[in-house]
Amino acid sequence: MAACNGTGGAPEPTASADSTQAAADKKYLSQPLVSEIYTADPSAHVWNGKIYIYPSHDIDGPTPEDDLGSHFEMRDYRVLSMDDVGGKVTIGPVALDVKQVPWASKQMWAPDAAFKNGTYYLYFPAKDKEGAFRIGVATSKDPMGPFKPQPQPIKGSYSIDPAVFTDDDGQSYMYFGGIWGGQLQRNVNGKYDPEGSKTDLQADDKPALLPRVARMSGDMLEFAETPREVKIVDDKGKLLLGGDHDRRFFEAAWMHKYKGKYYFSYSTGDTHYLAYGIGDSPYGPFTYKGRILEPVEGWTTHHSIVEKDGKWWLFYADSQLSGQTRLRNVKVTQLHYNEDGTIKTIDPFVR
Ligand code: FUB
Repeated sequence: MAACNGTGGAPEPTASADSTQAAADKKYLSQPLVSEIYTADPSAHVWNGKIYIYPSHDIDGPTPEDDLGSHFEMRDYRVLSMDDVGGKVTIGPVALDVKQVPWASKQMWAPDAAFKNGTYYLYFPAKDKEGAFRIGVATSKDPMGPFKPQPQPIKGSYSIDPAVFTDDDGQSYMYFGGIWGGQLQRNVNGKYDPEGSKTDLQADDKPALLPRVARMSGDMLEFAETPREVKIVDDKGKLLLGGDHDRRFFEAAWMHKYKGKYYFSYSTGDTHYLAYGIGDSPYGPFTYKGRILEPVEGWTTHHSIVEKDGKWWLFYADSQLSGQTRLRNVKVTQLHYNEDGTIKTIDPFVR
């Protein structure tokens, strides 16, 4: 696999450089799905027997790294597709560009997609002209796009990382939110506060900020209700605390259903885990059950979980190709359950 090179031509590798590279690659559990562009935050879906991945498209921008993620300066989306895990990966053309979205100014962060009534929906967070994250939606008849954006963000939307789950009864729900640069803590009073905290509620002994969920309207373009908090509790039913950085929600919500139970998974951000809880309703509460993935190379990871042909897959990202947090690459590995329905924790490195 050719190394991704965002800035120009790389020197041709020599035979010994090749074997050093091969040895280095072996320490990772899985290899990047594509190396021609940088990608992150993979939201995978199985449609028409194929796997479609809706990732962020990372670019090398000028902004220095900070705790608000200002260095994630993405401007467009490209969709990936493959017939099966292990098969050839196709990189689609630009599916949506920030320039096409009248309300958006910058930072096209982690997207997701949904399919209903013959239409594909691309959900994406971006900063509006005031610097507040909102969530937009764009539609297409083709899962690869191009997508046509709605002129306004979804009414009542805020923060980042939309993930849309459709239940067996056909009802769809959007999960979203993220603290720090994701601005959840700046939206606690029903309005974006640009002067709000840069991190979280700054109250370690109080319940942590919670992700949000809203049922989608029939046309999938709006919320059908005011977003509710998604409760994540410990095994005694108590909400996880703000200071519990190993377990509390940070960003990267995802929902999947396994054997009739609802699995809400997310990133713990500054402690770098993918964690999850299990519940009996799409609204929760979700009882914390453990970790799905140990920390990867790079600051963030963000995932999705899908079933194809009876096997379950975890899509995630790390910084293997670039060694830089802002330039990530998506990966996939198989996910396994224990007899009791808990998920076997995955180590992204071969030790
Ligand atoms: O990719 C930009 C942001 O970083 C995403 O929205 C977060 O989930 C984190 O991966």
